[in-house]
Amino acid sequence: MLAATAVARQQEPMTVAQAYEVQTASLARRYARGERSIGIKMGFTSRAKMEQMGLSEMIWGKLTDAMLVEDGGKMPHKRFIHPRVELEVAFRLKRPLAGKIDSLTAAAAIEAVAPALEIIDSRYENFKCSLTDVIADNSSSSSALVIRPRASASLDLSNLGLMMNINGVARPVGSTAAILGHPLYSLVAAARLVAESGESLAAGNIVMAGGATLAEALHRGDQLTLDIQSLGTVGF
Ligand code: OOG
Ligand code: MG
Repeated sequence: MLAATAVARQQEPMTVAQAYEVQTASLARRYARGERSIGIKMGFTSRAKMEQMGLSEMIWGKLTDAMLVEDGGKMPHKRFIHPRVELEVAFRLKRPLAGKIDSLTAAAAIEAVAPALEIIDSRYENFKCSLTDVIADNSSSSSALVIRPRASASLDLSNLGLMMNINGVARPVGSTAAILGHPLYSLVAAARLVAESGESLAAGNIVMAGGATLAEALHRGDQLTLDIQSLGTVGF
């Protein structure tokens, strides 16, 4: 039986600022239930993702500890509606960041970087939504996150090959260059966008840089690993 079901998209138009207010209010309910903030996820930082969803502005959403699945762990399929998996790079920060920063400042704030998988799962029927709908839905809400625990400290991330293995079949799927030309620019954008909502990134936060390729439908029982050149493998 499905534990979660899709809803029709919003009818009332709202501004981007109002959509982030809805996101903040819905996350406040999760914090009240005891979930802890662990950082943020960026969305639409690659052309493949923008084209797949027909949206071209970068967005962000909030991550909590309840979303984390351990590397090699089991997917919580019960809470999914129509999950899709994304191949990502995750940063952990050692310094706070907010506002307009350059890429050198962003690089200096990184404590570690690791391959990561994000399971997105829109609350809207057929994953169809406007920009403000998706923002209000916590940017398709990281229904699960798998981050390789052994992370690297510093590495040139500009063009590392991505290899995906799904149910035993491996194929090369692109490069970290697909993320805004360099995943570091996603961190630069994250600092700017959170500041526009009056927030900031804290030391210890995780920042997911955004999917490098199109999101793929995930089925119950799928086994998937992502291997990023020089960064290592993560999977479930
Ligand atoms: C929004 C989430 C986008 C990414 O990595 O680009 C995202 C969606 O596609 O429904 O997480
Ligand atoms: Mg994502």
